[in-house]
Amino acid sequence: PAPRTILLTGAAGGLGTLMRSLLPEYGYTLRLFDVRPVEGEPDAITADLTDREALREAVRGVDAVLHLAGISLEAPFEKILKSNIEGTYHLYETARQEGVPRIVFASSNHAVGFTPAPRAGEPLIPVDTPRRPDTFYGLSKSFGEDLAQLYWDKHGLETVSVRIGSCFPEPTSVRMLSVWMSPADGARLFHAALTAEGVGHTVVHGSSANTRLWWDLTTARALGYEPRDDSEPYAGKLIAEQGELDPGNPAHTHLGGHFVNDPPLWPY
Ligand code: NAI
Ligand code: 15L
Repeated sequence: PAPRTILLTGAAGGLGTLMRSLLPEYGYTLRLFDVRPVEGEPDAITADLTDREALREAVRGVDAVLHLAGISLEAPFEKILKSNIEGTYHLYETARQEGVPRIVFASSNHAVGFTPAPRAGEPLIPVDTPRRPDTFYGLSKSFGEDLAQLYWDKHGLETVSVRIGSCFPEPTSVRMLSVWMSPADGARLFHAALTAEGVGHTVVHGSSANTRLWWDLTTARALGYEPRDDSEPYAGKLIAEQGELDPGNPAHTHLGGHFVNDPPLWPY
């Protein structure tokens, strides 16, 4: 049966807020979870991902989890360790104990951010490209994908790991033209990931049907995802403002953009 009640973690965040408005159209009832209060949602569960008892209450009885919670940019390792690595482990373990059959995991392009962007005429980046995290943040997404594989192989808990490109209302950089996913396409992809049959652990790239696309959408389309948007209408303005991508700048020639150049953040 199609999942109906979904636990949305990270419900107070940017993507969580977009999905709170878009996913109910697909017939879902959303249970909300975030460490920050969710504005206008008094029933949302306000708790940290490392709070096992709160998580247990949150996952009990849901048909699936859309796991968006976590630190969404580079941060000191200790913080990434707690929210993204330990937090995602606690979610999986609690979901397993409570018999939740599927998780859709918000992975990221930054799990493979050091992958060179394809040049003209080269094939798109395939979904089985080797992991090349560009940050501790990207490393935590790589961990999440491996955790998902373990919980599928060992426990039969299914996951679709969506390596999201950039999901914002509009692309804001020339690089983003190649990885942008419109919020409406994001909802289409999450819906496909929540409902496709027999996904085991499937990794997909999350983008719209961009003219300048860098990575391959075959596994996403195989779930039934049909993107309808393209970043190209934004290209003229962004290139006029920022210039074309510079082949001598690693932040312009790698999938992960500026994350490949950003220095690591240390705790002290
Ligand atoms: P965001 O930073 O706006 O939202 C993340 C939410 O997670 C926040 O509301 C935060 O309070 C919550 N959170 C953080 N640590 C938590 C913890 N320990 N326990 C409970 N809640 C916690 O990020 P955004 O843009 O909404 O991204 C959502 C997810 O998608 C993140 O996992 C991010 O890594 C991933 N992603 C997003 C992309 C995008 O383009 N927006 C691209 C690739 C991945
Ligand atoms: C991400 O993983 C981040 O969460 C998001 O804020 C953007 O930086 C996005 O990747 C991107 O690469 O544009």
